[in-house]
Amino acid sequence: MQPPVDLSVIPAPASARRAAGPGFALDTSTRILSPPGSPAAARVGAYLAGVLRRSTGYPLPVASAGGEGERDGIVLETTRDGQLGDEGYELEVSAVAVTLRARGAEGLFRGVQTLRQLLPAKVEDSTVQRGPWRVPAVRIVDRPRFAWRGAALDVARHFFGVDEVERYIDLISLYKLNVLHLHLTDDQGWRIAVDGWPKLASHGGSSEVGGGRGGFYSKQDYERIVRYAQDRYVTVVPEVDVPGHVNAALSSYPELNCDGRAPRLYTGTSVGFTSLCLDKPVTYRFLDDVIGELAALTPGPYLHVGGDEAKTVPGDRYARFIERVQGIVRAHGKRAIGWQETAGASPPPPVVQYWDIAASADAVRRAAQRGSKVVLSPASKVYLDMKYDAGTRLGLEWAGHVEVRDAYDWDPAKLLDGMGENDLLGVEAQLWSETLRSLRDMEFMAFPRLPGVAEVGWSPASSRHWDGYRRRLAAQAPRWSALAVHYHRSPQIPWPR
Ligand code: TNX
Repeated sequence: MQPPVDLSVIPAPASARRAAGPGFALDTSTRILSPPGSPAAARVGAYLAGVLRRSTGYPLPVASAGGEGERDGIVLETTRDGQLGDEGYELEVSAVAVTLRARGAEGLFRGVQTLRQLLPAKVEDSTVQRGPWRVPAVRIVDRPRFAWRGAALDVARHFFGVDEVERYIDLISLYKLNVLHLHLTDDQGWRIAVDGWPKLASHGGSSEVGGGRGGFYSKQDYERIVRYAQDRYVTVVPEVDVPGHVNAALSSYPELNCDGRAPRLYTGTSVGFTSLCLDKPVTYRFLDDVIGELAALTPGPYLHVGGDEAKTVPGDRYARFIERVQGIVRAHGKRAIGWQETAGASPPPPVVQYWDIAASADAVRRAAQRGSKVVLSPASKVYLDMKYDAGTRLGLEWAGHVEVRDAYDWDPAKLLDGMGENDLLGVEAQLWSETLRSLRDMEFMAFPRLPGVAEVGWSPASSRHWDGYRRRLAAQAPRWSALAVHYHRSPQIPWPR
């Protein structure tokens, strides 16, 4: 069922109905009530208050709900309803209350994102605006289709600082994405401090595409990102890309090279020309140290080992290497995820990420038959670094042009023959940064395509239709203006003027 267009919520809820009555109006006396005994739910209440106070100017105190009768205002409740899962929620709006129910804080957080979108767009403004602040009378019951709804950010080709990453986390969480995949290392730069190998960051982090200064995250920086994401129920999945894409590491430590000679830093955009030296024991000490330190910084269960485009490594040796790396990840208590090239290892990683539309998906299918779960990132649909059309100033074109409709109008369960709903963990949108140098550039490529991928991952196929979607997307534009998001005015969308 298509949600009523005037609700304009993205991603479309699994079920949404208008209810009778005028809805709920926030005013100076509105309180936010959180369920007693749940500090995590109280934090969600405080987060909501933080969003609403800026634009409404109302005090919006957050209090713990007491006895009966205290059911007016914005009421957060926990419920045992197993149907909702961890991320599902129910939202009911009447004249006296906005009631949001979920199993726990995570579901409440997702529901809060819906509530934001039910309020007027100016609610996203950073300065006090005039009301009224009305929420339409609705009843929504919602939960995600897929568990993994990711956004990947390439901080290696161009470096992005903690503040910029936090801003991206804010924007992805508004659309209920729950994974931030950080591509931390590549030929052009190494972006995470590793105590045992300090030159990775100090030397390997000092370059980027085009010759800029680069940069890296100290452990404190990285912990800040992880905590900021956690507070928004986003899991950070760090990627150290091996055995290829490693020039920055090779340049930092001569001993990682088979000939013992360190190459110079690289600032171009070619791929596939570097590899770790697979014969040297030091390579595996290096991997154990790096993966160990990264695992210690990672509260989530996954660690991405890359594995793409290792074009100089023969297939059988590559497979043995991927098997060995998986063992290292396991030894540090994490589950490995690898790009689709890793699917041929035996066993394949627990999670395989599909991206290369030109390559055969046979190995991915076989991996799924052996129990791997698949994250779909088909380049022709969700590579947000592809140009929208021939006139787009930024971006690449190797997977074609990706317009807003391309990113939205596809069904994950129908993408690959023989791979259905149960083989899939979810979907992920990629933002590679060869051509992106600033937050402004990132936003321009992510918006408006990213919300479409978020809806592909969250909403049931039956709630999704391009025609309604393009109108709901158009209605997001004033929100982006209020949030100062730089977006592309695709001709496919009936933007308000
Ligand atoms: C392919 S996707 C790559 C990246 C590039 C990207 C550019 C993948 C696993 N590898 O190294 O940045 O294309 O679109």
